[in-house]
Amino acid sequence: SPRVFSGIQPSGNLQLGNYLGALKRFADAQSSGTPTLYCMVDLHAITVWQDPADLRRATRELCAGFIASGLDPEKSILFNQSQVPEHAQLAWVFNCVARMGWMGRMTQWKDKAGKNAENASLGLFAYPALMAADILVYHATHVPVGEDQKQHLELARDIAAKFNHDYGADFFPLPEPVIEGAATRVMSLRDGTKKMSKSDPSDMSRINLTDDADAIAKKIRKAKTDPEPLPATLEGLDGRPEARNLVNIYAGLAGLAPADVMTQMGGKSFAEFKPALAELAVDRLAPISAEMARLMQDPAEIDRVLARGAERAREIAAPILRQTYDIIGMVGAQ
Ligand code: AQP
Repeated sequence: SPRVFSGIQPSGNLQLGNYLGALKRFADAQSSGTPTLYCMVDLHAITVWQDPADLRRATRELCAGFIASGLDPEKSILFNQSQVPEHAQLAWVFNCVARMGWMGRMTQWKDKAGKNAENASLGLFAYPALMAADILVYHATHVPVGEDQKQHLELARDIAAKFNHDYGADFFPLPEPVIEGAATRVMSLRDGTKKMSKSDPSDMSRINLTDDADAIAKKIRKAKTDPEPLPATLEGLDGRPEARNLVNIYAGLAGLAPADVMTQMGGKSFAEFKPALAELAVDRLAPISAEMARLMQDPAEIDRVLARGAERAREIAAPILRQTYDIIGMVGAQ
């Protein structure tokens, strides 16, 4: 039966890409009636060093971001990864199923470890096996993510298939990525060829969900563009990555198809388009940022939400882990 799972790392401020590529779509999935689980993946966050106080704060702030984006802890299971030990337990099994060569081909590993792979953590290399465990420990079938996670999802399918094959068991479903909408890949405001990211050193490159109206307007005003006005059709955006990015952001925020944005905005200069985009962004994001700030005033309540979510998540994960152990021959798993 269908089940939706996705996660976000508590590794810094939530940014617009996380909102349009993930959170907003998580809220859409919640209203589809399919059971949904959404996870603050703190075990993933520590694959690069995190200051402990910052990690604690970012985890609570992420939970506040989920709720402020429309996720209801009564409808969706909202929880923190480290509070459900079955993730790490299944990840170990998957470390033994996945092959070194598969992991070495992951572009995120190559990007993040760069030329200094000798000094990257073993956890950063094994990251996709933990991500596969996050999904498969719930037998989740659908995973809403941004474009950048597509390769990791393919790896999760490979791990599930190899496990099923190696143990002659039709046990893990092959999870489907759900990558749809106008803004599955929001790019940096400073460089239209680089994805918007919470860990980009330049704060001007992204819109944070905690930015106030002035900051949002300023970042959009200063966003890199070219001197031409907007074209009348989508094809006219070819070779203009910055213009395309702003159009996609507009479409994502307005809930329009990019082609409809061109119909409305084609021919306008950036001096006209940017203020309209800024107004739309403030209109959509200011209520989320205000609600996050309100929720953060009561961290104990956030912790209660996470504890309750973890309890509900474990009710699903524990029997699936037990069956996995049984399939692979571990004594005491029956
Ligand atoms: N720029 C983006 N456009 C669309 N979707 C995005 N996502 C992230 N950036 C964009 C989606 O957000 C979800 C959570 O991502 P994550 O925090 O687990 O990891 P990430 O993809 O590595 O996000 P960041 O912001 O780039 O974090 P850092 O800088 O810490 O690595 C995923 O569904 C992702 O696709």
